[in-house]
Amino acid sequence: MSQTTFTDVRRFDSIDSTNRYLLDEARSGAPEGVVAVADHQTAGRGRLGRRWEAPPGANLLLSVLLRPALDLDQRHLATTAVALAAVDAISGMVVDDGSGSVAANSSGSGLGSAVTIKWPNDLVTPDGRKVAGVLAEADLASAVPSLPAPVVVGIGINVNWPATDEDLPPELTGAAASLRQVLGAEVDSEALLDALLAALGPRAAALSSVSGRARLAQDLRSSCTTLGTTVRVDLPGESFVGTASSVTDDGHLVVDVDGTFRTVVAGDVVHVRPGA
Ligand code: BT5
Repeated sequence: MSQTTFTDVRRFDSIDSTNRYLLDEARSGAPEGVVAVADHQTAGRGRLGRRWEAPPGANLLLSVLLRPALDLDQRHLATTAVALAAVDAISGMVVDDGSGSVAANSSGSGLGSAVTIKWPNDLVTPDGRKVAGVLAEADLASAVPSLPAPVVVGIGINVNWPATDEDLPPELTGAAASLRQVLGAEVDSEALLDALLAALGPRAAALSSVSGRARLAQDLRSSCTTLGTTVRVDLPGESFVGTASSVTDDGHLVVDVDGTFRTVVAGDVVHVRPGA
């Protein structure tokens, strides 16, 4: 199967949003594989009109343009592919005890359990703090007839910010953390970016085949700490609590609500701790 290489990397000192930039590029017919990386975003976006916060120069802020052969209801797997590529890259990082710095190295001893996926779009520490968020956006109106429809997937990874919890604004205190905090040393962002883009080649290619999608869903199940936990699912106009019981082959979350299985395609999921 042919694989896209993510080597057309466009860098910005400052931009409103790397997702916005690539959605515009997609409208003009840009191919799969274009990457936008920013030192700073003035209007970094999360889902549902939320903001993504990061001070200049400390973290990875990037988006990739994908044109996978996916049905509409399989779109969540684009988020999954990028989240798994980030987990792959982070898992390959090795701590250099001598210098106190951390390098990304796919042959190194893994730090695989340092970061896991919280469905639908977060990478979290073992104590549930958010280290990264993924935002997939599609603009069906912009489809260029000769090309598969675009999906732009952005990821913000807290690499070296916050250095300590005191760096965080009050609304993120206790809810956000950085790789630097998890690993106990400064992290080489460029090496992490290289590792992520290398991991993305096979992850993105997997989106366009039945067996590839099944593998993505299986790897999501293995990396997803949401499974088996009690969750509250917040949908527009409705909330319910249940046990996250499985992930479908399309990447959707199945929640057992008193014996009735509900499939959640998109929505906010809160991990409910016992007694919370
Ligand atoms: C996300 O949304 O987590 C998706 C974030 C995607 C950001 C990337 S950066 C590159 C690309 N270009 C863009 O414009 N966006 C993408 P959501 O699940 O809605 O979470 C947003 C919420 O996360 C906010 O409302 C805050 O509560 C929290 N948050 C904001 N900044 C954070 C940070 N640096 N670390 C942890 N949590 C943060």
